[in-house]
Amino acid sequence: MNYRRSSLLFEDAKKIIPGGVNSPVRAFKSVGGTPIFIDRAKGSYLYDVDGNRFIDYISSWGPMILGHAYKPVLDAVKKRLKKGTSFGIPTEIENKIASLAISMVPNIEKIRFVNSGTEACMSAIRLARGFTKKEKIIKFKGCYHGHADSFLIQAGSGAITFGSPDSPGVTQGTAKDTLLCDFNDIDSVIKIFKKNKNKIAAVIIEPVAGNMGCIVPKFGFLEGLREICDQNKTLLIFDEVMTGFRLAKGGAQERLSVNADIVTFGKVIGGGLPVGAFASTNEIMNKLAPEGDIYQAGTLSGNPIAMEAGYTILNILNTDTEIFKSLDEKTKKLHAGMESLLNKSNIPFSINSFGSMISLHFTEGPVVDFNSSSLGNNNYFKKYFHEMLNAGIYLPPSAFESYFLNDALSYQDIEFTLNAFESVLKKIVI
Ligand code: KE4
Repeated sequence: MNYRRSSLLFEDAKKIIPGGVNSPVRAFKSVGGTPIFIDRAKGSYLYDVDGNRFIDYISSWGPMILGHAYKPVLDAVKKRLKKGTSFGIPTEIENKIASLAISMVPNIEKIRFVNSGTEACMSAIRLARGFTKKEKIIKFKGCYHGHADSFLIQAGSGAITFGSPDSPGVTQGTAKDTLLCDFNDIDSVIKIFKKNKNKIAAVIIEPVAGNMGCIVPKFGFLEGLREICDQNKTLLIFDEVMTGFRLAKGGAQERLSVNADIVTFGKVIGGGLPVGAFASTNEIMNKLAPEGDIYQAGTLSGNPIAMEAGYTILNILNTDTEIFKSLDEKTKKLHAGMESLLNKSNIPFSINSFGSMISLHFTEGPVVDFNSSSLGNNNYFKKYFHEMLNAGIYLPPSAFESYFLNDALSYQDIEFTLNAFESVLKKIVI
């Protein structure tokens, strides 16, 4: 593969954009090398500026669930563009997507649209704190809820339950209110609640984690969180930015039959345009300004072009639920194919998948939390990533990410991927 023009563009980009990218994971820091620049995409294929074609397994980190340049979305956006792009005044399309989302997702009666998953999650935390009049929150090591200060917290060395900033610029004052537990470890949650009686406003979790690779909740774990939140009058927030409208039309709540108090969305809900959202019952959502006194706002929130794209996608997912079965089947095919090839090798591995999310870890496993996901052999991962890229397969450029399948992927694409995978495995261990 020739990446000449991408390399030139990346050199230019680094002079004018920090790290040459507008989001760090795109810079290939975790796998080394130079990121490719995309010219266009269609269906399951990406085409870079050097004319290379790649089968896409990140789908823009989730949004492109029906594939790229999906005609119904493009047509809806083109039609809407003629009416103008932004008004800062209510539009009917906001009503339409709001009522559609509410009809699809369990336990929500009102929804507020914002412009990113980060904004959705940070607003959900403020809402929970305002509603419960408590200040602390629990998050889980390895879960990512966007780059708001409250979330960029990792367990300090020794202070295993009190957070310490994971990024400069996050103050100790903020960090002290974020408590950390281990994914799939309900005892770590019980311990924290005992130490912080009546202080915890919310537990926020990715119900199926996708930011330490894909990690599936153990049987009873989410149910345990539901119970402990009820006992302590703490709100359970499902961060469904990844899982929402991907695992099922009702997301993880529907798929896993566990009810959250507040749900956040991003990615798919915007159909490829910048949209986030958070939703809950009338009782909780009515505390938000201008109805209530918990403030949250945004110039481009509910942007009609983005609403149009999101509404189009949600409509299709709402009416054609075969799509979720198709995505699941394709993911199972990829999982089984990779597993059988790896079983013939002497490479330590663990593959996690759920719905149309999947990740490969170069460690024996089981990979059930951040610590076990950190045991993966990153040298193997780097080689795997670049060999697959050179074979025309675009995977997430980090072992701490999930793949996101899109329904434009054909079984031929998956066969092609598995054939490439077979030859790549032979090169990894050398
Ligand atoms: P955004 O602000 O990036 O729209 O959403 C933040 C967010 C919130 N919650 C979950 C569960 C998420 O996965 C994300 C963002 N996901 C990453 C991928 N791991 C986006 C890719 C990126 O940061 O460039």
